[in-house]
Amino acid sequence: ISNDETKNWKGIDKSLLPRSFGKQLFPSLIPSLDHTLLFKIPIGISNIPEAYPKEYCDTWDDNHVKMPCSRHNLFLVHHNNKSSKKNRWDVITYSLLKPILSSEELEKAIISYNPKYKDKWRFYLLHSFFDECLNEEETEEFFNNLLPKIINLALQLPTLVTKPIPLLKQTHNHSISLSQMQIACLLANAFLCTFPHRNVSNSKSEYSEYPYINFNGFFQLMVNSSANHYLYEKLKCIICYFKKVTSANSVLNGVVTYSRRRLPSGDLPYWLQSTKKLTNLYITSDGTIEDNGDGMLQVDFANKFIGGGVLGHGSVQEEIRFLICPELLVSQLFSEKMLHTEAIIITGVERFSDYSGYANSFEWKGVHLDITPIDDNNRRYTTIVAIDALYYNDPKNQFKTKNLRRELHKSFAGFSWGQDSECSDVAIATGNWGCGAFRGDCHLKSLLQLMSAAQANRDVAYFTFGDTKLMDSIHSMHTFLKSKNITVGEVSRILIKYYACLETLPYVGVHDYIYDAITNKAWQVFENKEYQSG
Ligand code: AR6
Repeated sequence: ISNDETKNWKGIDKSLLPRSFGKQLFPSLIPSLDHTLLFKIPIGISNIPEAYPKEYCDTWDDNHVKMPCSRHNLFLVHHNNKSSKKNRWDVITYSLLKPILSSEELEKAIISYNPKYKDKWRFYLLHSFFDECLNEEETEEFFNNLLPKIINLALQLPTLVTKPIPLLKQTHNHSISLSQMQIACLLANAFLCTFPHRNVSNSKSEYSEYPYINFNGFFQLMVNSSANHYLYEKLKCIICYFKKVTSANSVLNGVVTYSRRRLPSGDLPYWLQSTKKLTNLYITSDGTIEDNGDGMLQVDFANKFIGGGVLGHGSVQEEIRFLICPELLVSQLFSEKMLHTEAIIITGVERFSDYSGYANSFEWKGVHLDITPIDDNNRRYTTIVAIDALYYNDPKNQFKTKNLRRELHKSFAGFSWGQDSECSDVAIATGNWGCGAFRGDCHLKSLLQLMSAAQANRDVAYFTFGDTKLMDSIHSMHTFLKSKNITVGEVSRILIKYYACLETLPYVGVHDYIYDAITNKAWQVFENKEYQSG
């Protein structure tokens, strides 16, 4: 057997793929109408970014995150048949500064400023984590040492996050840059469930179109069998993060940018007419997006509510990424549910944990030292592109024209990020997007991603997550399409035909269909009215 047949990668050599290292990351750190910076610029490389403006600026409206420390954050207290309004931040401060030495006391403190939930919340996960998972020494260490630091961090909110945080609303392109310290403070607040109006999510609630941010839902999960022990492992990742960010000798001087991008309707590609040719592909059955996609646009196989089930039962690709890089969680504070032609891009996050396993077998494996280089503005060369695939109950539906177009537009919304920047050619690190929990077909989804990467003029690093057969088949298809000089438009036309054939003919896999169609030149005569509009 030659080396070539046993190697676990195919296509172009990975070292030839363009990366972002040394380039100016997008968007640049310049405040504008589209970019809110919550710290002072310029920041020196060794300095910790300072909050900007100096004084806390209170805003309580529909366009900004409602802050726990706002003077408008009031709640009604009934006492001796009288009701009065109390400032919630005062109660938060008072309750959290009292000694908290057990999970019961922590629950009680959290309930004191969320009194509506007094008889509704029971923090099963939190209690059993300390009772069953950690030993006595570790539990003491948490309550005596770490928790006071988390609380201290949370209570610095009015001095650390002084500028109102805009909500990243649907259809609005906007970026928010925060310092790592500000992010840590916001996450400490989320952990302590202080964000107002963020505890329920029924269809009528104010933030029903936003992900969860307070940890109450997570703390309430139940670990009733060993199959659920991965929930403890999720909590360990969070604790690992807080240990690092509160440790006296860690320098938190980085910056992270959260951006929402919508494809302008005038820029939606006409897929059927696209004359783009496929770009380079590096494909491997080894490694992962986060370990091996350094310096590339790393795809988050997202939920339209970014973060998916990270504060619930989920522990697949997106959730794991959010657990090992908890700074991603802050996106849940302000990102409204994604629409079909939108993506969320997060630049500069640090990785804090290592892990093993997946889903139920997920395990925290200790501290990760992130050695990814940083740019002149202390932003790490790590860019995450969150795009949500569609969930398919019936696998046939993914081949419908409107769904093909939707997934092309969605991935293109992410892949075309920063097209006029120095990073416009940076490769995409992806894999079986939409093909796990969302039940898509790997052959189709890999092709759609190759097509939108080609449309965005970017090469692709594809991780098949251990599947060598899939690596071979995607590589062969890519080589075939390149050798025949096939355009993105031509592949689109063939895919549309495939759906019609699924309805009538005996089952043929999508790859076989494409090989056959191209060999017999069947696509050339095909036109589709619906697709002509995009
Ligand atoms: N690197 C490369 N490939 C991976 C990795 C990784 N780190 N992890 C998993 N895969 P899935 P979806 C492969 O199910 O179908 C979440 O709850 C592996 O082959 O996470 O788009 C979100 O919040 C896996 O089967 O993505 C959404 O609600 C495949 O990628 C929902 O799941 C798909 O991973 C999205 O589901």
